[in-house]
Amino acid sequence: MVFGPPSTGVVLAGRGWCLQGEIVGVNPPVRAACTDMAWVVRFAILTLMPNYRRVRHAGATFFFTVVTARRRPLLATAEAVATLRACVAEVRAHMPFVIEGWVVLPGHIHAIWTLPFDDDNYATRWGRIKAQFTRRCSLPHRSAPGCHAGLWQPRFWEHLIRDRGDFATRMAYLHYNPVRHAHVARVIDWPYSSFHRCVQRGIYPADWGASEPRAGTVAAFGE
Ligand code: NI
Repeated sequence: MVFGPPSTGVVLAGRGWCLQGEIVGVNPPVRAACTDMAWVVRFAILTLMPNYRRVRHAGATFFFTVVTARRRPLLATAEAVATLRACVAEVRAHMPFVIEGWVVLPGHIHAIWTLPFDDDNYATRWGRIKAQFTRRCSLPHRSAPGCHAGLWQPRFWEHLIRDRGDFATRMAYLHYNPVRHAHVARVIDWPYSSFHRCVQRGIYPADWGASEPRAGTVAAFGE
């Protein structure tokens, strides 16, 4: 019942990250009021459901790592992150998807998306987000010859979430990432993360991440 429309996700809105109800599906997308409880139920089902595979038909869930060109810290400012948020919102308005988790680091992004039923076209979505960001941002080198399309590393790293354990592991990896990359000492201190809304909704305790969650090798996450 959760994986067809309606479903809920994390969207970028205003200051900080916001969980917002929405309906995603093959029929015209219809936005609903903010349904925090529905998101909590969704998270619980994603992590507790005994047979995750059977919901794959209703839209697969993917973990992504997207890196800036030469790992430059293009996303290090609040202004840059706000620009990225606007780009994501615009793309989602035309090509909906659920954001399960998201963290923006200075030189890369980790995200977990669930796509609508019968839709696996994440590549176009990421391509548009990257292009929108490049077009909108006012980074000094934007006007340099050949740099217009060069803010991002070509392509991106993706992984199909295979089961509930994989989902939980990758959500933990994503939210712990600012500490892993030594940007902050505590997970809660990093502002550009869906972690805060997860705390508000009781998914994680505020002091979560005192030790690094077991996640396997970095190669399994793209960064
Ligand atoms: Ni990372």
